[in-house]
Amino acid sequence: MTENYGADQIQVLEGLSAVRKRPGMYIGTTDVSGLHHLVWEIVDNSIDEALAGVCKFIVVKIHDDGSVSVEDDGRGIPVDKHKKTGKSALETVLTVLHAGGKFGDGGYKVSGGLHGVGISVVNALSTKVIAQVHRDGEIHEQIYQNGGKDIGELKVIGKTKKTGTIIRFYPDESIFNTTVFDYETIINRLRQQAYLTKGVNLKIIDERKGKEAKYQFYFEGGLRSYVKHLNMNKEGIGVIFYVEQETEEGLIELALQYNTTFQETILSFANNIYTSEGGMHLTGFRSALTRTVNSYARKSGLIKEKEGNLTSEDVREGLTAIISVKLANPQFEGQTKSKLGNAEMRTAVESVFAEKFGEFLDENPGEAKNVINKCSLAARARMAARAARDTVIRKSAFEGMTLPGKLADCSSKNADDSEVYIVEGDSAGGSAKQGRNREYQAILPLKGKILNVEQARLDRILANTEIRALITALGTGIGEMFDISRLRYAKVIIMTDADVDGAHIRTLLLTLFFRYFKELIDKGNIYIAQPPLYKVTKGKRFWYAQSQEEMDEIKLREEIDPKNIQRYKGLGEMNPEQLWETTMNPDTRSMLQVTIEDAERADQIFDTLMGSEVAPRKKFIQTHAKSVRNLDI
Ligand code: 0RA
Repeated sequence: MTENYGADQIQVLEGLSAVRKRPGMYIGTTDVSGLHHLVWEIVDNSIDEALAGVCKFIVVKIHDDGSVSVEDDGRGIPVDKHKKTGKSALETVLTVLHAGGKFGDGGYKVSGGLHGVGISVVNALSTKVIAQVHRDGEIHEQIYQNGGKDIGELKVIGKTKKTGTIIRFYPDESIFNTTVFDYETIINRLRQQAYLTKGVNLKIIDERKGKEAKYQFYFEGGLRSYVKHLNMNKEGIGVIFYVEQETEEGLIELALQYNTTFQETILSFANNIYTSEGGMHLTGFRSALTRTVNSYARKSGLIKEKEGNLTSEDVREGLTAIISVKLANPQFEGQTKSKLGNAEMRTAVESVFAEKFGEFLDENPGEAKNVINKCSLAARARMAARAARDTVIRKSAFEGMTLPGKLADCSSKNADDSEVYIVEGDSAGGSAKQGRNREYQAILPLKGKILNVEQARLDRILANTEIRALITALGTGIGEMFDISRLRYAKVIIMTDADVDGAHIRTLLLTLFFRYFKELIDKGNIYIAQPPLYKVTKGKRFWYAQSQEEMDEIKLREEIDPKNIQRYKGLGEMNPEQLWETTMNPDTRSMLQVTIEDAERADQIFDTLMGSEVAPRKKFIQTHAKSVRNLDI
């Protein structure tokens, strides 16, 4: 199949095998998240076509044979051979690292972040790739195998009236920990991309036996629809502000709406890539927001002469905003390459937003008044809370570091190998204390439900005894005093009962961590213990099972009588040895590490579960009752 090796062919092979040797460098990880990066890589290219205005439909299909295909109705990757190299653009895109495709046509390239590495990476990490191109009236096909090592002939296999590209790939099982695609993960990504690229129709079809499903996204309103979606379970204030403007620095699109909660949700994107670390576009937006709101409030007499300005924090309370910029040469910086570095974008966003939002406030005085009143309220609450907060944060327990009485600390003082179990209730706490390895395992029992932080401001949160005990035990402080370097345990493990109450307490704790200790989640410090649900006994032998399926399997295999199956209702039903063996022994336990793949989704889930509106919470719990146990935020 492979033709004679020329110098650039050898280079291509070296490039692709470098990807196979160190996949992490190109797609982050080889777990389920890396696997999905292969899909994003292709979808991003199709989105590029949509951004260029030549593509309206994109279909992602999960096939029953382990492959995924992405089809678009763009121009189709060019298939004519380049005179010099003897290679088509198609082959170049599929075999040369970072070839991308759109060479200097002035359009915005989506692929630009850490993972915008090109379709060749998909090829390198697949056992087989089938590329089909509809172009110039013909259907062209080329098949690649064994990580791009074997390249088939480019053939014409039929006639067509359409244009577009279909890339179907089979991920290499020897590279990935798992090759099972997740419908939910793909749906969430497509939804996000659909909001960011208005007018494009994104469809997902799951064809796997027993999992058949499909969904379609199309948002005419773009970011407007996105804000509406994020504020779905909240009470919005006024209409949604929206601006889209082409500038010399690039395209700026922004939508926002205040709501009656205290939370701020601001998402920023550059070339459709989520910039979790923010950057210049976000900085420009924030400073323009503070300036514009203050100047309108003064001009309209809504804040008095002798009153101080609203702070940036005040004007962001209860704000949902999306900023999306598209620029020719995005610079991605920061720890995870997700911070936009282009300084010109700061001033561009600042001036566009200040002008348009100023006009918006002038034209909607009623709504403007509601917004300013809300911000003033935030300011007053901030000042009232400050005194209380200062004493709580600075003076009391946090500075003095008197550890809470009920914490059974470990003897090691080295945070790197210490862990703390946050346990529900005193009785389970007792078992955990007896069962633990006291050298490096600490136990902190919490009494009952902790305060729901979603519905309270920081001063009230800090007045809560259980939360204070937790903060003191962690050692990091909270709010502006938070300092991760003072974390006393590298692993913070939530251990609750496997019932509804346990799930609720776990969600309350996760909400607290998500809203006030997000860095701990980002750095991978938060875990969820996985105590068994069942004990299956046969004579002297026994097994533990973590799920009904696992239990059923053991039951069948070992021909177990139903009366020999014990369902654990709480941690308290296990004796200390059992708890150690099943849940706490690092050699045998399994734990879930809490990650935020999708901050927006987590925000929404917490909002739904913890916010003030009851109806959506009920609905969520009803529809997700079974999956709440493995709530993957
Ligand atoms: C190179 C050049 C052109 C388009 C593409 C690549 C392209 C790549 C992908 C990947 C998935 N779908 C795609 N669609 C197009 C420009 C083609 C032209 O100017 O006609």
